[in-house]
Formats: sequence, C-alpha cells, structure tokens
Amino acid sequence: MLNFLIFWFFFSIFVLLVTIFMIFMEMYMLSENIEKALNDQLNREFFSSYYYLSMAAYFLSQNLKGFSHWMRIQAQEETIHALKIYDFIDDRDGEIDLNAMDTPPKAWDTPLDVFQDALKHEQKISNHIYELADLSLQEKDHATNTFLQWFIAEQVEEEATAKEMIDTLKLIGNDGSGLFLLDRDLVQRTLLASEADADPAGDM
Ligand code: OFO
Repeated sequence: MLNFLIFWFFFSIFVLLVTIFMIFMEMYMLSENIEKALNDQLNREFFSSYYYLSMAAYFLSQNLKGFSHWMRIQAQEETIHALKIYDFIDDRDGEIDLNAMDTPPKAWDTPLDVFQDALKHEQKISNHIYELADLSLQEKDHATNTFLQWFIAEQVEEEATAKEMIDTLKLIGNDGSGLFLLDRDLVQRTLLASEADADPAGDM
C-alpha cells in the first residue's frame, strides 16, 4: 500500500509538471494562425525589398543615380524588416516559410509615378501590419503584439517619407534642373541607425 501511495505521489507530480510545461509551451509558441500571418508578412517584406530594387534599377536606366541609391537603401531596410520577422518566428519556435517572389514592375513613366506606386505599396503593407496586430490581440498573443508595435511606428514613417517625395516631385514638375539637384541630394541617404539596430545580426 505504501509503495502504491509513493508511486501515486510521484506520478501526480510528474503529470502536474508535464501539464505546466505544456501550458508554458502553448503560451510561448506561435499559434498556427499567427505563424502563417507572420510568414506572409515576412514574404511581403522580402517582396518590398525586391520591388524597391526594381525601382532602383529603373532609376539607373534613367541615369538618376541619386534616386537609384535612395531606392537601394530602401530595399536594404526592407530586407532588415524581413529578417526581423524571420528571427522573431524562430525565437518563438515557429517554422520559417519562404515563398517564391512575384515579378516586380519594371518600368514607370516618371519619378513621380515611381513614388506614387511606392506610397500605394506602403499603404497596403500598413494595412497588412494592422490586420496582423488585430489577429495577435484576438489570439491574446501579447509577445507578437508588442513585437509588431515597432512595425506600426515604422509604417507611419514609410508613408510619410513617400508622401514627402511625392510633394517635392510635384513642386519640381518638369524642371530638369530641380530634378538634377534632388538627384544630387538623394545620393546622401544612409541606412538609419534605427534600422541598422533592427538588424538582429548587425550585418546590413
Ligand atoms: Fe517594411 O516597410 Fe516598407 O514595405
């Protein structure tokens, strides 16, 4: 009888520990929905990088090296955003799922058209981030929600920057010397420290 009670005591402790562990893992690990939504966003960020690289190539073809440089930095920022999500999925024991990229557009009529497309793209990305944040709240995944706050703030900046470029290009209009001077300014863009800090491996 004593043996049975001892066995029962240790068995109950074992079951309790396993249950606590399972509850902890469930809280720590990503749900299937969140994991998929994060992977979708990860792929969108990589596509954004591809999209801006295509814009950089267009500007090179127009001999606007400053604009091209600006877009190349933008593409680097997007890669950093993607890697940030990549590492977060891994930190939460999720599975990273990379997909094939769509072909980005290649040609635009004017620099203004390029930035108007960039703004539309960023607005779409903002909506996806908001949907993802909504989902994390629905699922009470506070770690993911906190993680997404950085992206929410970043999107405000991304949209504001695109709008600023649109306003400047509208002011310049058909003035070739204005475009020349802006091109000369844009060559000075560097990767922001806040973006570089967001690069987990610090190698961008
Ligand atoms: Fe990642 O901010 Fe643009 O897309």
